[in-house]
Amino acid sequence: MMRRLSLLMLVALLGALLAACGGAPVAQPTAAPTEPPTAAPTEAPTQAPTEAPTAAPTAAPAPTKAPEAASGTIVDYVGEWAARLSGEIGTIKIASQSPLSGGQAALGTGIRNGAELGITQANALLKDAGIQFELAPFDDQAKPEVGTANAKNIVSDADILCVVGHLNSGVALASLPDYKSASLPMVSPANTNPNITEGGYEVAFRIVGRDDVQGTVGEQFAREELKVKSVYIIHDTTAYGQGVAEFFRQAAEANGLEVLGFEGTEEKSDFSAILTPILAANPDLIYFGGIYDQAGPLFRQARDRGITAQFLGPDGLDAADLGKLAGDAVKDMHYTSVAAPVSQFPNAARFAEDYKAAYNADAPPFSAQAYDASHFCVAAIVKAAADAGGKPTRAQVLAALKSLPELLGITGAYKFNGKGDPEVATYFVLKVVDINDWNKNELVARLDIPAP
Ligand code: ABU
Repeated sequence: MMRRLSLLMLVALLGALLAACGGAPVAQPTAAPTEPPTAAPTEAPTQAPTEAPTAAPTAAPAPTKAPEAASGTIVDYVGEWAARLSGEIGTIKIASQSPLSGGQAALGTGIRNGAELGITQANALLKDAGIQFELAPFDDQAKPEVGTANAKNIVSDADILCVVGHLNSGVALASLPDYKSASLPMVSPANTNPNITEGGYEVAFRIVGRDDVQGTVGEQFAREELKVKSVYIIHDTTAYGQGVAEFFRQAAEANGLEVLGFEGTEEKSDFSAILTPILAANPDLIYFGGIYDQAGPLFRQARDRGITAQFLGPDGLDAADLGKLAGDAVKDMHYTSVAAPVSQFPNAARFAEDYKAAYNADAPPFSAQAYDASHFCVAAIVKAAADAGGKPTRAQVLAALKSLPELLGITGAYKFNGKGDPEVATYFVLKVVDINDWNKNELVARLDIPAP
C-alpha cells in the first residue's frame, strides 16, 4: 500500500508539474480577454460538531490525472458574456464572510482581501460594460451565531447577489439556512466539511475538496509515508475539526493504525490536561483536527513537555501564523491541505504580487481561492444578467452558477457537480521547511481526486 501511495503521489505530482509547465493557460487577472472561448459559453468553541461520519472512505480514493486545460479562463468567459449586456445595470454587491478579528483573522482577512482584489480587477475588465461590483465584507468572528446574524443582514440587502465565504465550516453551516431561504448562492474558498454540499442547502458551492477525502489522505500518508504505528487524535470540537478528525480515525481503525486516544478540546492556551495522557500513551503521531491558532500553542507545549510524537493535521493548519505560534515545534512537520501556500500555484504569481502591493503582506493560503470564488460570483452574475437582459435575481444567479462550464481560475480549473462540489479537487501534502516563510513549504504530494 505504501508503494502504491508513493507511486500515485508521484504520478499526480508529475501530472501537476506537466500542467504547470505549459498545459494550462495562464490567467492574467487584469488583462482583457484576448480571445473569446472557442465554445459558446453555454471557530469557534460553540460550534456544534457534525454528526459522526458514517460512510467515509477508509482508503484515500485514487487520484486522477491533473485537470485538463479548461476551454477558457474565467475572465475570457466574463468578457464574452459582458459583450451581450445591454443598458446600464449599475453596481451589484458581493458579500464576504470570514473572521476579520480574533485568532483566525490571518486567514479570514486573506479571504476578504482575495475577494476584494478579484472584484477590483473584474471591475477594470468590465469598466465599459455597464456593470460594476462592490464587496460587502462581514466579520463572522469564526462564530456560528455571528455568521447567522450577518447572514440575516446579508439576505436583507437586495443588492447582494452572491457570497464568498466562509473560512469555518461550522459558521457556513449556521448561515446556509438563511442563504437558502433567500436563494442566495455562496461560493466557498475554504469550507471542507462534507455537509456544506451534502446538507440539502442547494445554494452552496465550493472550489476546494472535502474532509471525507482529506482525512483519509492524511491517514494514508501517516501510515504509508510517515510509517507511524500509533496515533493520538485531538480535535477542536467544531464541525470542521471534529469532522476531519473522525474521518482520520475511521480510516486509521480500518487500516490497523492504532488509535490511542480521541479527545476534543476548546482550550486555547494551557494544554496541560490534554498533554498529560498523551505523554503517558507515547504515540508515534499526534493528529490535530482544527485551526492553527489552537494547534500552535498545543504543538509548542507538547514539545516543551518532552513529547516526541510527529505532528500531522489538515488544512486548518495551513497558515504562516502556525510557525509563529509553534516555533521550531512545527519545523519539518507535514500537513494536508486543500489550499496550499500561494507559491504552489504558477498562475497565481501575478495575484501574489498584486496582493503584496495592495495589502503590504504575503497572500495567505485561501486568499487566492477567495479571488477565484469572487470571480465565480462575477461570472454567474454577468452571465445571468446577459441571459435576463438586465439586473438578475438571486435565483437567476444561482441557476447561472449551476450552469457554468469548467472555468480556469488562478488556483485551478473548476466545474461544479450537481451538489456544488468541484468535479475534481486537489489535495496537497506539504512539509514545513522554514517556520518564518510559509511559501517555502515543500510540496510532498499533490493528488487530484474526483468528488465523492
Ligand atoms: N477547511 C479549512 C477551514 C476550516 C473549515 O472548513 O472549517
